[in-house]
Amino acid sequence: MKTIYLGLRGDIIHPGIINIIKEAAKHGDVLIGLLTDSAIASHKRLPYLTWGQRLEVVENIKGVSRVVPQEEWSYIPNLKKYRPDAIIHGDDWNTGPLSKEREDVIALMHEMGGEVIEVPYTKGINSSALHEAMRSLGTTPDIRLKSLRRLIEIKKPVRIMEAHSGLSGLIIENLEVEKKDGLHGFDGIWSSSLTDSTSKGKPDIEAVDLTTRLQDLTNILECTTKPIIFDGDTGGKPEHFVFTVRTLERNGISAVIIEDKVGLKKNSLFGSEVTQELAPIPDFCEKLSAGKRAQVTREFMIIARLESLIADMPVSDALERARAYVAAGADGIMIHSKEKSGSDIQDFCAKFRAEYRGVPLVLVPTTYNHFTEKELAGWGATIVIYANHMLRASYPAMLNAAKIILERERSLEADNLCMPIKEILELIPGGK
Ligand code: SPV
Ligand code: MG
Repeated sequence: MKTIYLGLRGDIIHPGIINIIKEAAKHGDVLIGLLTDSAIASHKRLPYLTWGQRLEVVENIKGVSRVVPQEEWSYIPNLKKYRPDAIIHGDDWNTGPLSKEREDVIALMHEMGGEVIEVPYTKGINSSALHEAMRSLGTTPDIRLKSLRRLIEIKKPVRIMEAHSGLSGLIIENLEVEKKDGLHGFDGIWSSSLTDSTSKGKPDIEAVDLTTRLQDLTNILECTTKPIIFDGDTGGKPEHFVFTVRTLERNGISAVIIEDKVGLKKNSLFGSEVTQELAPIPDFCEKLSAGKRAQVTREFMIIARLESLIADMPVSDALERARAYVAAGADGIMIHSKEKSGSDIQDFCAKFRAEYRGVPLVLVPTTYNHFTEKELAGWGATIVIYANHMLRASYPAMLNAAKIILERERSLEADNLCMPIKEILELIPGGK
């Protein structure tokens, strides 16, 4: 009996896929290469179902003989490993981004004495269109909450961008840039206290209460599906923090980051004139533990943010705190600094990673922004947060347009700085 290879995402099963499996079964035993989460995430968004769930579905489809993981986006490594007699594919790969892969597959199968079977694409139905349709339906709090841990498992670093409104959330949700190594997009959203309060015309001093923060976050939740990390400031009193944790979980937020400051919290990036008192280690540990005990889901993450370097304390102080916070149950560590060179952060990362290989480490490279994500991952970063760039980018753009209108006493000259009316009407689905 011949073996026919079929690479599948298997997240949404539709008649087009069943048709290909039926066709494959006519030629021999159907061997499915089920793409792993990381293979998919290199080119598309994370699947809704885990690999194990997708396996359960796919191995029970009539006509499927065996399922193996496909660890790469490309079929080539698995074709070399399993040496099937044929590979089957929809004829949609004749053009578009998969056409180069098609050429490579044809060459390899030819070399191995195998065959490439192409079947006509089932009209009117395909996985990409269904994925788009599902995205427009949104996600569930449960799937969203769990997706951050799944991303941490498969991507280094996980790339997070700040959003402070539905509109900025939509950019993070939808923007993709095609690069040589695949499709690049943001993996998730940072709900920043700085940009949230600034967009409301308030200072970043924990002046916006949780209820108000959540009202705005609801707008982001409604039009996005990606995981959200919530900036929890100091977390307040432990008695209050436990309620915050549950409220965030209920809303499908994946993680909260709380910082070890006491007294009136000021934004960490202020100049050296602002001194901030650090929390006594046992007090902060108690808050972290209280939060961990209170959480309802297994996957929610409480990340401890070290402010030692912001408070001009040495790396050794940050390390001592990191050890205590991890022991108290923190699911990850964030370290912040306003030092431009990044040398203090790099020093901390090396020492922290020597002791803790697997504990997620979050960096916020606002001042040391000349380092690339790859370099930061090389230091040991698990997550990189661009903490304020959507808000900072929008303000000069608005200011400029407003200035031109004032100067010219009409809006014609500002028009090419603004999004066309047609585009803004079409930006939000359902507006027509
Ligand atoms: C925020 O975005 O609110 C943060 C990060 O806490 S920072 O502003 O850099 O302190
Ligand atoms: Mg903040």
